[in-house]
Amino acid sequence: MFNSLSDSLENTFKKLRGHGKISEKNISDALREVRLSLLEADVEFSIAKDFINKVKEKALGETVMKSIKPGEQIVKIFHDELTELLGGDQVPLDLNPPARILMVGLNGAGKTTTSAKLAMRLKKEGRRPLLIACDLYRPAAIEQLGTLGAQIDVPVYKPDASETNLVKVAKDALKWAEDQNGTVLIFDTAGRQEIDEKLIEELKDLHKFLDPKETLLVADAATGQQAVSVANHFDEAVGITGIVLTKLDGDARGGAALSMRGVTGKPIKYIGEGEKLENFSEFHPERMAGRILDMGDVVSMVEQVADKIDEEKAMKSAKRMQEGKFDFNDFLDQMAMIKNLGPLDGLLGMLPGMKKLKKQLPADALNTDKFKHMEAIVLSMTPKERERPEIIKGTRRKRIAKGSGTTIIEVNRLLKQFGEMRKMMRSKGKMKQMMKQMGGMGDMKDLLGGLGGMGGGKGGKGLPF
Ligand SMILES: Nc1nc2c(ncn2[C@@H]2O[C@H](COP(=O)(O)OP(=O)(O)OP(=O)(O)O)[C@@H](O)[C@H]2O)c(=O)[nH]1
Ligand SMILES: [Mg+2]
Repeated sequence: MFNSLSDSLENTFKKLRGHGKISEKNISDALREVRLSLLEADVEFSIAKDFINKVKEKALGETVMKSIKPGEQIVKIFHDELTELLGGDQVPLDLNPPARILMVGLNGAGKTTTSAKLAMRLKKEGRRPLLIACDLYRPAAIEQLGTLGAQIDVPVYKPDASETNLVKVAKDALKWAEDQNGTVLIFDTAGRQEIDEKLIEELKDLHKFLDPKETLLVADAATGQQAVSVANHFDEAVGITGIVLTKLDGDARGGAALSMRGVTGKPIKYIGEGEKLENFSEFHPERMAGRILDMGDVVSMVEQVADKIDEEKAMKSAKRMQEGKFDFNDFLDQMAMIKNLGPLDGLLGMLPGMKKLKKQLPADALNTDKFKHMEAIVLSMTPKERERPEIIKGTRRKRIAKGSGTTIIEVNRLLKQFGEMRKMMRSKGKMKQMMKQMGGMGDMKDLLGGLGGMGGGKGGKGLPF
């Protein structure tokens, strides 16, 4: 997402930074290029034009023109204006009782998945969500929601497959919900191939009956401008209160995300970034602007990581690292945590400058599969060897390679890099430097060099994971 737009913005900023002083012509030329890349990213024409005009007005203001670092000022202007374009502030759900959320959208947009994602999230926040299957069209739809509900331990209302009256289903569901002790009801509805009159009529009836506080349009970001016009159609039909943009993990060009708020006037409330139920987050305009400008979204990253890290264990190994006691047992613990985090690719994409950096990494640097080899090697060691890797000499290395189904070269490499890492941890100066890197996210390249190195890539020193 946003890759080519980010690249083009980065180029523009680089050019502007190259000038000591900036002229009106420099700015106009640069903005012309940005306008083109916005259009290429499938941003709606008038939205792109407005955006450029706003940026231009500010950029031609005195502060920028007289500044000694005009490039930096312009980045800030872009950040502010992108934030504004994306909606300004985050808009929370209205969950006042009776909290009812109606999910609507085109076929395959991700309504059912998103219903479950939202339920999981609300549950984490301490609420008691209930899922209600109101898709009477696709035979497997009710079961799909049932399966997802079971995964997250959220009760699901499953109407009889022969039922055809949606309002009756909703009525029965409300009765069922009374005994379920739930606090938020999420209604998953049937998809529409396109705006189909009959289905829209049914949806209107359901909406009228439920009078939901929230009607969320689930829209597939990959469909670009179409997603925006779909939002307008649904809004006219039932009145939507917010948008969930799904499939932002794909190669969508970002136009839907950037035009949605401006064209429909409705806030994007959540985004889906993967098929898994945890690939779901609140939409924060400012964070997204940071991501587009490759300034990173460390806040979201920390939130995602925090959920999955065993804090106690992490603290324990950090302490052992500081004391220079870190061994292969700690290493195994950390491996388990990393695996739990899911694809590193998406996660690291939230770090500042990562979009650029990723291109320089060896192709498999972010592939967690290769950790399996390392893990297999460590698991083939005896407990004593894990504690004191220095005792692992020739024949032991051979045995470990055989036991783990790897090669002696891989075993040697792992041991060598582990040794180097321990040495580095023991030298206090380096330790401080490392902490600084981790805290300030300063030079991620060193830190990631290790990632490449461990997999047999061409990375250098640094942390091996
Ligand atoms: N990559 C990716 N896939 C997603 C995302 N959200 C949903 N999907 C996938 O999109 C497909 C359709 O999702 P559903 O939730 O069944 O969509 P729906 O809108 O309920 O579809 P219908 O009920 O048939 O209209 C599934 O394969 C999901 O796993 C997302 O954020 N990213
Ligand atoms: Mg569905």
